[in-house]
Amino acid sequence: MLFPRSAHAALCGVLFLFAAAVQAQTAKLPNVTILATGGTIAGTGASSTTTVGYTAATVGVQSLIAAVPEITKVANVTGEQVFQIASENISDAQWLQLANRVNVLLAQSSVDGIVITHGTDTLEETAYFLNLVVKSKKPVVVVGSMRPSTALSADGPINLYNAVRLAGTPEAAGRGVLVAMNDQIHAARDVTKANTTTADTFRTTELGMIGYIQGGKPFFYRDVTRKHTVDTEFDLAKLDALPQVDVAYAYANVGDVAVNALVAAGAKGLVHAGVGNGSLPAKTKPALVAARAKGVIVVRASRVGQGIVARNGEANDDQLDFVVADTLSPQKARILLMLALTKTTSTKEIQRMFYTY
Ligand code: DAS
Repeated sequence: MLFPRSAHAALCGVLFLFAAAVQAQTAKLPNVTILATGGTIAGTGASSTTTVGYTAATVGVQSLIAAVPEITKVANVTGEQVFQIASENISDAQWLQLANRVNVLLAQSSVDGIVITHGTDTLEETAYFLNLVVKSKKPVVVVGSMRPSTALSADGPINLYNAVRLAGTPEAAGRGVLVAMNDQIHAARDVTKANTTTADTFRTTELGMIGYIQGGKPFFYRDVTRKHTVDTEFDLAKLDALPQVDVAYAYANVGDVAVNALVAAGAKGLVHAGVGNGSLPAKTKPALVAARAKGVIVVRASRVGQGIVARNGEANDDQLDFVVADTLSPQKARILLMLALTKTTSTKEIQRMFYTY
């Protein structure tokens, strides 16, 4: 028996209405691109109780997305595998590749926000680098996990879901690059990995996180004061490499071997991770003075982790022609100095940058 025309017409009508409803619903959802780079969030272990000694960077972006079907209900998600590494191995070239891809995508009106899945070891560094070179106000959210995807209570799926929600939230725009982990929202400039293995490892100890994600909804309580993204003076378009900047760590009885070796290896900038308020040990200081005399830019930072390194406090920076890192950690001071050196070698200008970003 042929299908009666009237029933056929009714069925077509229902299908059309359903398709229209899906299209309307999809049209309302934000378009979020997930750029995957590796890390523990893409890691796998031998068993569900393997939370250390697993292999990072083994799961591809489509599998990460498939493992959290809930994200397709809150955003139109697309995924790209930019690279697949454990983040302790990330290179300057990969930073430039990632940042350029972010800028290309965010320039497209069809992209509302970006999530970057990343290893946690250098997550804060990549986030701060992007904070200085991304040229869009749209949300960029960097996310990782502390347990591999195969572990009991893996934190990756909920972290990824929260990051997609945050990247799709208009209120997240204009706040600089964000780090979303463990239901918390941190600003890229001030967050750091504070524990080797626990899920609450990302902290902004004294300056404070900027918000929470509760039930998938972001809540903001403070904003950042330093310039970022569209308000920075750094431009990737003219960069195909980054200047070599290294960090020399201070400790009891330290000498000048590391400083001299780094200068000999071609460092254009040196960040001294001093003890206390950026103090310069007597056996290290002559090597830093000699480095400066060779044109190397010297930045006094501190290994302490919190607080301001005071200019002309523990050393006469005016007389030595050194720069101070303000509150930036040594690893983040290195990033700002790398970008500063793409613009100038004036210590006056570089010091201004450290008080601006
Ligand atoms: N090796 C670590 C990294 O890729 C794993 C992780 O914590 O993401 O940063």
